[in-house]
Amino acid sequence: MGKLDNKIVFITGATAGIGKACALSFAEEGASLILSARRKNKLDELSKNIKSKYGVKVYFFELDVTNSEQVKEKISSLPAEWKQIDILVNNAGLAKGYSKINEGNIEDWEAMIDTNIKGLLYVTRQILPLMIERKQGHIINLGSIAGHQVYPYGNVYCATKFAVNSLSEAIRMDTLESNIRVTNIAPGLVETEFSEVRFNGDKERAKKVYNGIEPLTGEDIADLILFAATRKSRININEIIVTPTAQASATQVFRKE
Ligand code: NDP
Ligand code: 8X3
Repeated sequence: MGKLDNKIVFITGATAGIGKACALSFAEEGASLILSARRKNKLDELSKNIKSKYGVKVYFFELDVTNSEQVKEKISSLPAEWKQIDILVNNAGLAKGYSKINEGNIEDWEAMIDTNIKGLLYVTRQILPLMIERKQGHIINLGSIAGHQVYPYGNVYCATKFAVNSLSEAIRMDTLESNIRVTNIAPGLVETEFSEVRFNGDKERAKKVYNGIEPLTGEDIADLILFAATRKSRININEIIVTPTAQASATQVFRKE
């Protein structure tokens, strides 16, 4: 018996990093999964792997969370048996660029704001009413330590994660009468595709972000998300702030030579 048998979990950004690790961890606990992201071939591959390894049901579709019409269309046309979503993991997100604000790239700002804030809102707006109707549900948002502490050159990315933190609090307040749980997950350095995306595919530069430390992994974060999702129904984990042992704050990291 899995801890999440008969539960439906919707994950955005399931093709890599934390989202993919969540898909695997939730499947191991017997959850039925709705997986979404932009890279359909990766979703297809992951879905096949999960079905054969864990024997759970998987429904997947291409979804760009920045496209509000697409989000509305895809979620409203979910088959009836997939509409009773128990857990939403708002994971899709990215950082783009690393520069002083006066030298910032406006397209990068828009990509971060559109994905990390507006995308999360679009998806939540479609799924939350379904949860409220059933008076049951758990929204898990991927914030960041960057949503608590700004770091140099992080400006707009940090601002988007401060917004996620605020939205987690706001959703908790606005759904208080509806038995909805809301958890904000705020990790420090996790080695995924995150830095490669931030540095436009520059693998060498991305690798340097984690030089001399043992960074967190997507699986570490999935493990904590699963923990929050499997508490007794009276327990709401408001937030988990987690860093590698070698990281004390957004700006202080101890690197071995
Ligand atoms: P990855 O780059 O490894 O994964 C990001 C995922 O988001 C991918 O599956 C990507 O899929 C998806 N994604 C990006 N843009 C969109 C979009 N417009 N629509 C739908 N899906 C999208 O990064 P992480 O796993 O590290 O990041 C996951 C979340 O965790 C993000 O919100 C990030 O800000 C947060 N986080 C990460 C930390 C880290 O150090 N890595 C620390 C703290 C928080 P696809 O390209 O197929 O669409
Ligand atoms: C990602 C963590 O510190 O690289 O949110 O911005 S950090």
